[in-house]
Amino acid sequence: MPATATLPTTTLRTYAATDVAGMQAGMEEDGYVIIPGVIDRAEVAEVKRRIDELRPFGYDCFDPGKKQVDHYKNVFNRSPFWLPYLDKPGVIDVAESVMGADCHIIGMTGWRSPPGVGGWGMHIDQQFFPVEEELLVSGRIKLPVMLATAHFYLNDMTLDLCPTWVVPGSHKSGRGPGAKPGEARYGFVAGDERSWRGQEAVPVLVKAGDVMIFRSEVWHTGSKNQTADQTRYLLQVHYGRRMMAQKFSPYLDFRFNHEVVAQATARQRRLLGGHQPGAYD
Ligand SMILES: O=C(O)CCC(=O)C(=O)O
Repeated sequence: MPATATLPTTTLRTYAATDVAGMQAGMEEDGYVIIPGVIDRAEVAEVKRRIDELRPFGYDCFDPGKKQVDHYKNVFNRSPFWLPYLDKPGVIDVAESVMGADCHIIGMTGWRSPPGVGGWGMHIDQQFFPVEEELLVSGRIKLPVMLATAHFYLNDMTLDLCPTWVVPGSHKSGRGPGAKPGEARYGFVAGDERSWRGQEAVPVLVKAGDVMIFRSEVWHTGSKNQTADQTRYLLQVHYGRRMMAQKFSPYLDFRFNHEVVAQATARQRRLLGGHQPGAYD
């Protein structure tokens, strides 16, 4: 990500974990919400320590040469330690409010971004179908949130420590960055556009322990770690509506860790996929 000479001025709105109605409106308006202080400093240190203890498995990316991001998938399945990150107060409340009381996780990813690496490019994680922006901006059509990711930031974020960048409100473009209006590009879409309707991308400069949860259609990107000696740590929890497929790689060889399931609460079991029977069951 280019180091910007001037920082975009949009102040990122934050919400108290108890302000569920406010967060629901924020997800609709901006496409993301930020909840400060979801975990405290001691917990942040412990989560980082636990990420350092992870060992690669299945589809994980792990680079001892430190020329890439370490990316551990399905962290929830490694140990019961991770269970509370399925339903942290505030985060789970906004997830359930926009994706339903039967939503579940589709993944949980631990990241380590060392100096010199990172920088993806603006993208959306998923557009289910392109929509004309006028329909979304006017509110005549409201696309339900199907997928959303919570970022647990584990560092005090600075401009050079590879912050996430987000274009507030861009989910209402009805398309991914770089796609032409009405163009039939859906799924994961990436492109060079970094602003929409005059709104520039803004860096998510939050504190360690803060969480941003964002819907899959909002334009966002990671960036390059330009520090000399700091590693960014990040925990992602990916949520989806009940009918969204869990991304539990390595798929045919995935097995639930019984120790994790045995220690899960009823809500956590549902979030892991233990649903009441419904359509197609
Ligand atoms: O690294 C980041 O902050 C953003 C991650 C991201 O863009 C993604 O997982 O889709």
